[in-house]
Amino acid sequence: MGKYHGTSSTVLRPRTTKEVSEIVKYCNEKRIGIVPQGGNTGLVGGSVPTGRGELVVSLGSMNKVRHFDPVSGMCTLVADAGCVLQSLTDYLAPHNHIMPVEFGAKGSCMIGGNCATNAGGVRLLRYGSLHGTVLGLEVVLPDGTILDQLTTLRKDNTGYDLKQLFIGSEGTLGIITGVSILTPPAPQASSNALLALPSFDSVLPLFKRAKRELSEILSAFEFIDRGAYDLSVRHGQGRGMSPEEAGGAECFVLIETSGGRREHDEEKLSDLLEHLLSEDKPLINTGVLSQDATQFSNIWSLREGITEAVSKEGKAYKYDISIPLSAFKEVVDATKDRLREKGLLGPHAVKEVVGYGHIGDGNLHLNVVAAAYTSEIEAALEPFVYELVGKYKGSISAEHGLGVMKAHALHYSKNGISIEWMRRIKDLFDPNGIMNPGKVLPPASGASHEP
Ligand code: FAD
Ligand code: 2HG
Ligand code: ZN
Repeated sequence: MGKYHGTSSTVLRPRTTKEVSEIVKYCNEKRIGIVPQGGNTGLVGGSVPTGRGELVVSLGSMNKVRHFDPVSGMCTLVADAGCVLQSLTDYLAPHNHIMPVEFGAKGSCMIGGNCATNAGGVRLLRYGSLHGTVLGLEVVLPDGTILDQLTTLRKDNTGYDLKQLFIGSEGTLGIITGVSILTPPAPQASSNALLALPSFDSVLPLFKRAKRELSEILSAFEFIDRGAYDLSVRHGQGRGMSPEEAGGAECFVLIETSGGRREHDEEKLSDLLEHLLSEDKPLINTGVLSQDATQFSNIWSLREGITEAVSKEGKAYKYDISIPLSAFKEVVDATKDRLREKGLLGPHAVKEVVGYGHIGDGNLHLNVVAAAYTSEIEAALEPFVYELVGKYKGSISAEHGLGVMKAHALHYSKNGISIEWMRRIKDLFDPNGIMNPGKVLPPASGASHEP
């Protein structure tokens, strides 16, 4: 994003959990702040030092698969935190298994970073969140103690489930060094289709139809508004449909199916398309069904490449929000209106306001693409967007976390008592405040332990 810049005199690249433990113990004794870093792909500045003299602990040299048992039926992978997500997907492919999480940053992000951010992505609709698929974690606590909860048990109700605290804690409670995760069997067949919709009003009825007609084989349902689609095409991120086919569409939907029998699944998807097109008031203008593996990945690249296209276009203000599906367009339009009122829409200020995201999870990515980051644009957007989300009782961070960008806005999504208990948990684990200072929690009034 080029939005967050940090300085640090030191980057450490430990190779073992023991080395991580020794580093953390030393830092705790000396009150030195630590910024854990995975693939550095996070979108809220969580992995960037904030100028408090922190050192960076990069997990990239801890990149071994520790264990995979393809025969027992448990299908659990145990890996070092620094394994790149794509490399785990590649490791599993010959065994006919997949990772339960997938998204555009897969070539750089690491499984430890995925757990630390509780990353969502495009498979959440099918496989659920990491809170469900992660079976165990190994974590170095802020005093250097190694918490070994690297179980592969599917069921374990022996008291508090401590690992859940670290999933989504963004490096503020400890450093994740190992992950044990469920790896579902690879679907026998996957297909996808890109549908062009005449208006946003068709999205919800289409989602209902897709759930009803595709039922168990529906594996993704992604939304792309016109602006996001055009940006992605303009910057060469995959291919969808011809300009003529895309012509009058207000927005687009990507549907993916994954199931056990190719013919049956493809028939279901093409039947759905046929039904949709033959109705009196069709919900779609047209649709392109992928015919082969190349088309399948081209359609996905068009969706997964939006983030990169946005970065090529300009500087992005990113809002990653949970709101009712019916409000997706309203929020994008209200943001545009707001910027127009402030005289900030135009090639030298805000070039584009686009919306896309995971319809199946009620998660909209609102990206405001500007020629440059300016305090004027920021003041027009914040707290405006957060108040809008508050109005819908939504979440100001559906899947990217809070990092440094949204810590101050936590109160729009969590009440005072919740924040107080989050603070107590932080203090309990990290009384010296060395773990990723300045992230997730807003500064407490009269905060006592900045390292
Ligand atoms: P980093 O960016 O290095 O770190 C992220 C945070 O986790 C930081 O706070 C860091 O301190 C902490 N951290 C990292 N590793 C550890 C560790 N081992 N122990 C403790 N703390 C640690 N997110 C989604 O949820 N869904 C998406 O669909 C999605 N798509 C994306 C697409 C693109 C193109 C990009 C660039 C990002 C996308 N993201 C998405 C953001 C996502 O959160 C991150 O990509 C990813 O999960 C972070 O992993 P990382 O290894 O890069 O972590
Ligand atoms: C996605 O779904 C990611 O593509 C990134 O979560 C969203 O860049 C963004 O705002
Ligand atoms: Zn996303």
